[in-house]
Amino acid sequence: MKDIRTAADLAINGAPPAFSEPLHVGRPNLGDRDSLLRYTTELYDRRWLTNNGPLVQELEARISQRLGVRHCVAMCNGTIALEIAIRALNLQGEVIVPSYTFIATAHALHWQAITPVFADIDPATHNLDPASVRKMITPRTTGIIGVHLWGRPAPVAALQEIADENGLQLLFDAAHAFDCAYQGRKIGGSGRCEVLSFHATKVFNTFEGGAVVTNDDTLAEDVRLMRNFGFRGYDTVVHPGTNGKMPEINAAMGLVNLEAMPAFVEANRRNYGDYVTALAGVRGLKLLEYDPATDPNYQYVVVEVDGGRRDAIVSALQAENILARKYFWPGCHRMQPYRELYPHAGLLLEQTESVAERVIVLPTGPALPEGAVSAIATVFRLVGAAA
Ligand code: T4K
Repeated sequence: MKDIRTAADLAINGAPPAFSEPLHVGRPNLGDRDSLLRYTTELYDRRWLTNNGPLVQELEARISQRLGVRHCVAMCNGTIALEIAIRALNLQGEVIVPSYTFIATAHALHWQAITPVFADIDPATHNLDPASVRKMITPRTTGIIGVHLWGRPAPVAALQEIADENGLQLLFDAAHAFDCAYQGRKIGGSGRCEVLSFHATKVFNTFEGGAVVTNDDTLAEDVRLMRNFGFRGYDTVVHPGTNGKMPEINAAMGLVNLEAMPAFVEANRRNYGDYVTALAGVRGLKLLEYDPATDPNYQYVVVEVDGGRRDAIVSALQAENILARKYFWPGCHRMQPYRELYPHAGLLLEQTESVAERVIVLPTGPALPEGAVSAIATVFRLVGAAA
């Protein structure tokens, strides 16, 4: 690794990059290779590859036990899991969501001819602001999707109160929040259901994958049927369904990675602590905090920089092969088709617009090489000082 000490050492000024290989946000966490190979051999011998196979069932049982929920229905990815949950809850008309989230949260609604109505966030938490949610309710509203952004719990109780008062369904996009907790309980049991993502870039991955978790027996049954085209038994279709099934090889990866979860989270926690130390005192920079009482998985290291310097810092980091990201800029309401459909949405999303302009997400995870955190801190100091 190149030692960065002065502005002249910055790759953006013509020096070679600090790292010869790119450092990613979302580098996959990988459990024990031999264990995955053993599962693979077994599933070969069994010749059972998908359609609710034994490994999927084992993974579901392990996750529902771990999260303390009655049901876990594993899916091929988090987006399909969201779509199925939305469908099973019979959401229609308008559904309130944050704009400051990954685009899949909004697309899962639009894809089913439901209007995502974007509410603003609390700039301190980056999660939905309940007061803004209230303002967005119309006679057409049927539901609210809260997102536990960065794995930090959304304001669950306040959102539930709004949902109850207005006869709305509440569900959560918990794509970032695997193994995190809300008020002493693992995330998974709030609202009508919660939706997990097990994408390769998540703290816990099954290559691609996701799940709907819920304590509602009827809803779980509907979601299960919808995952498999609506089939009950061989010949009877009782629901409109789709193909949301998780293959066995993905479940094998999940079982391997579940074993390694403590090591993944510990590496993230350690990196996060290193960032706290290395970035202390950097002018105009705020590192998003995690509350240890919420069992954070620390999978995102999120900083906010002021003064319009964000893009210059990201460019400087990327030149050093540190592939920092601007998640979730510019907000769903500024992406298609929403930008064209609701051109004035931004007027009601003051905090979303401002946070989206300031955030940088930094590389972390067990694969982060030695020296990365201090190189990142140096770039912040040099570029920040020059801006
Ligand atoms: N709701 C929320 C709140 C979400 O954040 C997401 C997904 C969803 C719903 C939907 O869940 P899924 O349907 O995805 O299960 C990534 C992920 O693809 C996406 O899953 C995730 N959120 C989102 C926050 O991030 P991109 O477009 O930024 O991914 P990409 O390809 O740029 O990869 C990120 C970095 O990771 C790159 O630097 C490359 C590196 N990488 C990636 C992969 C896939 C690797 O090193 N190895 C790999 O295998 O969306």
